[in-house]
Amino acid sequence: MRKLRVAAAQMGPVAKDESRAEVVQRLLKMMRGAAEMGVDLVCYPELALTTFFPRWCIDSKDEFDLYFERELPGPETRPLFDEAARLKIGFYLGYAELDVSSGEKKRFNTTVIVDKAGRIVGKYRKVHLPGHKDLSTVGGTAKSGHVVNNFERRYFELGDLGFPVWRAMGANLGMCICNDRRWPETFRAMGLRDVEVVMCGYNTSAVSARRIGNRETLLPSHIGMFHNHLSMQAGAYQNSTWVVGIAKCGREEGHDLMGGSCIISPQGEIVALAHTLEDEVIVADCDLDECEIGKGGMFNFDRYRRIEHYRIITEQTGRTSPPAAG
Ligand code: CDT
Repeated sequence: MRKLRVAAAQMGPVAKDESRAEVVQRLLKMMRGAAEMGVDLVCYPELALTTFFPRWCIDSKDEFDLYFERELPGPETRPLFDEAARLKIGFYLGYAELDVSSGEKKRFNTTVIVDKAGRIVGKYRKVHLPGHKDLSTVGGTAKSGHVVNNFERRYFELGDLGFPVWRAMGANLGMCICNDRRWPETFRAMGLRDVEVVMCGYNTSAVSARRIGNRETLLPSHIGMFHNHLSMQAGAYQNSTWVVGIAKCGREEGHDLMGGSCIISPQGEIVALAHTLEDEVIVADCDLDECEIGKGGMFNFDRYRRIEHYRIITEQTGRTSPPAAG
């Protein structure tokens, strides 16, 4: 048995005026709790260091740049890296990245894997950016501050690093972020690289709406959580991998975010599930050898995957991925 003890460190709401130092203290508290339970790898949510600012359509770059990290670790986040090295625990963290390395400002919705020595070993930039660039494509109710607002396309560039898989902490580790989990290609891209643990932090509204034309109606309240788990459980099963889903949840700046953080086995079963809408650590012993049941059997890609037929289907339907629209 190749065991990796994994924790999902769910976060309750982060207020707009909560400082980075305060948030880092919350993350440290959960990291220490996880370390006491012998955890190897603790996973935090998407954009864990701030409130979920993409719910707002902010005009001023000076204002929204305050939510971004220019460096990681920076002065305020350094304690996380130092404590991870001291406790010999790895972590996965979501943050808003401001990259100025090319001479121009580029902004990404990013996650990193940090190993037990406190070193960044992998970086991922979100590919499936949901929502809108500005108010022009938003429906009527959303204009007046609807709960499901999302303006990620305003702030972030498309992730440009693909879906790599890293060998760290004795496992094949992969990352995705929130909306990525709804797309089977996300998990398959990593499944094809023999991923054994996929980490997915999210900020997802607890309210689901459906829009037909200009008319927007609310969906039954259970459906959002059903889709949350359905997507990750299917990704786990069809790619024979552990999946860790980590929520930022509760009532944040008047908006309700869903919880439901979970750890899912390669059989697609939830083996640990958060039961609050607050900071909460859940733990599971992930036997990486369990991935072999699917990888060497039902989902032995080399033996059973019908890639030639998928090419024919693409040709017949003419459907390829269009460039990202506004
Ligand atoms: N953060 C994030 O990706 N949220 C999306 C909801 C977007 S609603 C327009 C999600 O898939 O949960």
